[in-house]
Amino acid sequence: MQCHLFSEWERPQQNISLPECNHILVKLCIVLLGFRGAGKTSCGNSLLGEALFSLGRTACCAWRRAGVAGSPLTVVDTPGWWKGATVDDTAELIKQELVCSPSRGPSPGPPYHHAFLLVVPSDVPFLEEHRVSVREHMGLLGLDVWSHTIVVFTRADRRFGVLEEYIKQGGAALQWVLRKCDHRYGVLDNKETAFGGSQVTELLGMIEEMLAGEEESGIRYEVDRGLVEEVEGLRRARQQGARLRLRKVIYSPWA
Ligand SMILES: Nc1nc2c(ncn2[C@@H]2O[C@H](COP(=O)(O)OP(=O)(O)O)[C@@H](O)[C@H]2O)c(=O)[nH]1
Ligand SMILES: [Mg+2]
Repeated sequence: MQCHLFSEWERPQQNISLPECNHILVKLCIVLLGFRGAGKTSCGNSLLGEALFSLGRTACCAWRRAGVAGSPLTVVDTPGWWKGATVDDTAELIKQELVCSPSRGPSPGPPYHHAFLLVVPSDVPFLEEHRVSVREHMGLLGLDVWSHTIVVFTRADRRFGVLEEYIKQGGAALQWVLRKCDHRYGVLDNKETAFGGSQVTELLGMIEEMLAGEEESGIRYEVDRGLVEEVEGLRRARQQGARLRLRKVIYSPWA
């Protein structure tokens, strides 16, 4: 699969006039995290109000922008890890994409505030092995990631009973995750909300609140530039190697 790498600052894909927007959302980059099939890509589309991300397996990070609530909103979709996988089980390429995900928005863009959405489906139990998996994979983004994360529950339409019941039943494993996120959580029914709606507005409000705290304290989520450059260097070397191998195959007299 081809990585969608953008090097230029792009205008939002919907018709939004940038100078009119001085909202915190303009400087916001939302990064979607979670295991495969959790609903990350669907959440991205629900947030942006349009099917801008294509569903299906995501091997590399991809970003999209659209006008939401009067502001251009940037969302980065990431490849997920296998449900319950440890970080050692996860392929190097996926880990590298996760490490680089906060810097995979449009560039050069505004100095971004980052908000991470940890997507958790609410129609299946959240077990201890899922907690360990989440802890290890989130750890790739540094300790500060937790203070910039909101848990987003999907698939509420496929669950009986209220969300609070699900959270209670999730027991210690889910409570641990929620505690790490200062009990910030929201819901996106990607089938029901399907683009926009009050759940999106609520979630954006929650993000704004989280970032307002950040403005007051002056503590932002900082991308580890050194680490990202190292990983991007490895990626470039790998691509170069692949190109050379391909050239050899094409021009080989035995091919
Ligand atoms: N019923 C229901 N299905 C959902 C919801 N969110 C995502 N899905 C479905 O779950 C599957 C995986 O979603 P996807 O967004 O590709 O997950 P990702 O692998 O985390 O990006 C797809 O078939 C989606 O249509 C939801 O809120 N409700
Ligand atoms: Mg996906």
